[in-house]
Amino acid sequence: MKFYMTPGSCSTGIHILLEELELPFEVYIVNLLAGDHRKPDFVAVNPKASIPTLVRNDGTAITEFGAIAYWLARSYPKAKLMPGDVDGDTKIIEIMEYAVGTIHGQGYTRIFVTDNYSGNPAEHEAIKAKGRDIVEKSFAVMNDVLTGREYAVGAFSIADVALFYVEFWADKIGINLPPNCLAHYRLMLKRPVVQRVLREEGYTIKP
Ligand SMILES: N[C@@H](CCC(=O)N[C@@H](CS)C(=O)NCC(=O)O)C(=O)O
Repeated sequence: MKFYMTPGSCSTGIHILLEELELPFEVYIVNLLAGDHRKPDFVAVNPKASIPTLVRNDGTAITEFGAIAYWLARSYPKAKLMPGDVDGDTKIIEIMEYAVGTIHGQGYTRIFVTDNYSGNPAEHEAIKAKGRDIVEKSFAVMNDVLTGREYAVGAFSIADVALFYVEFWADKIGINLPPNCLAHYRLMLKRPVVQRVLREEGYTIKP
C-alpha cells in the first residue's frame, strides 16, 4: 500500500494504525507547507488534495481519516480495532467524527489555516481565539465521555488514534487538556507503536 502523509499532521493517527497492524506500506511525504498536496501528481491520487490518503494494493485510494480507519479496522478484524457490535462501533464513529470533524475541522483549522477563514489579517486573532475556544470546549465534552475509561471505548480502537492526534496538537501549541483527556494522551504515549511513529515523524518523546 502507499500511504500519503505529512509528519505531525492528522495522518499521524493513520500512521499509528498501519504500524499497530504491522502492515507493509510505502510512505509518501506530502509537504503541505510547500503546497505538494495541490500538485498534479498528488491531485491525480486524491482530487480532494488532502492527507491522509491510502492507496490499497488494488490501486484504489481511500481518503478521509474516518474512512481509512474504518477500512483498516474492518479489513484486519483480528486486531479488534472496533468492537464489531453495532452499539460499540457507533460509539467509536461518534468519537472519531467529533475529533476529526469538530475538534480538528472546526477548531484547529481556525488556528492553523486562519487564512482559509479570512484574507484580512486584522481578523486573524479573533478567528484563532474562536478556534481555541472550540478546541477547549470540545475537549471538555471529551473529558466527560472519558470518565471512568482508559481508552475511548473499552479497548484500544480507531477512536483512540483520532483523539490522540488532536491531543498531541494541544500539547504542541500549549492548550491544557482536561484531566481525563490528559490521562488518555499519556496512556497513548506509553504505547510502543505511538512512540515509534512519533520518532519516525521527527519528534522527541518526553518520558
Ligand atoms: N476531512 C479530511 C480532513 C483532512 C485534513 O484536513 N487534512 C489536512 C492536514 S491535517 C490537509 O490535508 N490539509 C490540506 C488542505 O486542506 O489544503 C479527513 O478526514 O481526512
